[in-house]
Amino acid sequence: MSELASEPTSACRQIAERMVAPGKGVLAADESIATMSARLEKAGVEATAENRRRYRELLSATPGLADGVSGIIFCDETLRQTFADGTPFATAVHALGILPGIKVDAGAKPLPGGLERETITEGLDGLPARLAEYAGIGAAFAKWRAVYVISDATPSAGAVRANANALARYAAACQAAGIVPIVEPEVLMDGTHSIERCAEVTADVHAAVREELALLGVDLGGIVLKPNMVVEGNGTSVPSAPEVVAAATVEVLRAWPAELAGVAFLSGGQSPERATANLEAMQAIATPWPLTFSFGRALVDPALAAWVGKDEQVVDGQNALAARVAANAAAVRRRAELQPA
Ligand code: 5MM
Repeated sequence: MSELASEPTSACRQIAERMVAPGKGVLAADESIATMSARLEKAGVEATAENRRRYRELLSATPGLADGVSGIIFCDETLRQTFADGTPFATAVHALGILPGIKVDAGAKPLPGGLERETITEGLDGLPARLAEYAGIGAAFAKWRAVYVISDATPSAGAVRANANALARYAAACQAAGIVPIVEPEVLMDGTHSIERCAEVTADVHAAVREELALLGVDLGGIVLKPNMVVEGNGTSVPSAPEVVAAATVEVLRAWPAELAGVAFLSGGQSPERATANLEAMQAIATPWPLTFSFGRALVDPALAAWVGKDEQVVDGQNALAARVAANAAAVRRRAELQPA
């Protein structure tokens, strides 16, 4: 590789290291307009661009957020909006000591040739040009989410391969642009499957992702993996204990080389408390890469419920977010205590 070609890779490694720095995680506030609108309406808040902006400003401007959050993932709409004082979101959070990120996928769409409910995540067309623009706006990292459904027949080999290929093409394009890719293969909790079945599927999905990343020369030291925790389906009655989830999750992750910059989990529909307990249990297990959070719902649901669109309750919303961030930051900080050097 030429010296010039290696520069973006080196920059990516530094950014990735900052994203998974000890005691910190990533806040996923990148709901698409449709998802965010539905969540606002459910909370009794009118789904307007201005209310989506107000909500994202509430989250981003939470006092002390940078103590536990290294980066915030935004969607395209937010990255083009400003704080009430006119400061663009990317500039505002940079000033607060937080890296701005951007969700660049165009969503999970029905997969032609796939089985029932299987999807392929779209958004590769024109991606290098969009990444260059996002870098110009200030984005330091990006995110792409692939979705896999567990049933007796799924995920199919075709869905696993197609999504792995798309994740790798996205990741390679990001690194070429000097942007750190968050690589998010999400095996959904939906269903009545066992934790063992989730482990098996997650391992298969990760193996395909690793293969495709390697084929396109993606530097694992310059990516952050955002996987699901290995848990039983949400249609089963007894949740596995945190120690069981932790052991099953880390066992699957062991196939990733030590070179990987870090792992930042999605919460996937777990309650905020359960996601934190599982994350904390993982800190007792020695791994070559940091294990932290990149939660969406498990961080922001309490904040939205406390705010409900009212100016006079912004502080309540921020306090609710700060409490979840503090709990998760404390969970990941236990690594130093549970695994003394
Ligand atoms: C915040 O939600 C993200 C975007 O979802 P849509 O594009 O479907 O609206 C989502 O990718 C999120 O970042 C991850 O699923 C992690 O969030 P959770 O809530 O699972 O921790």
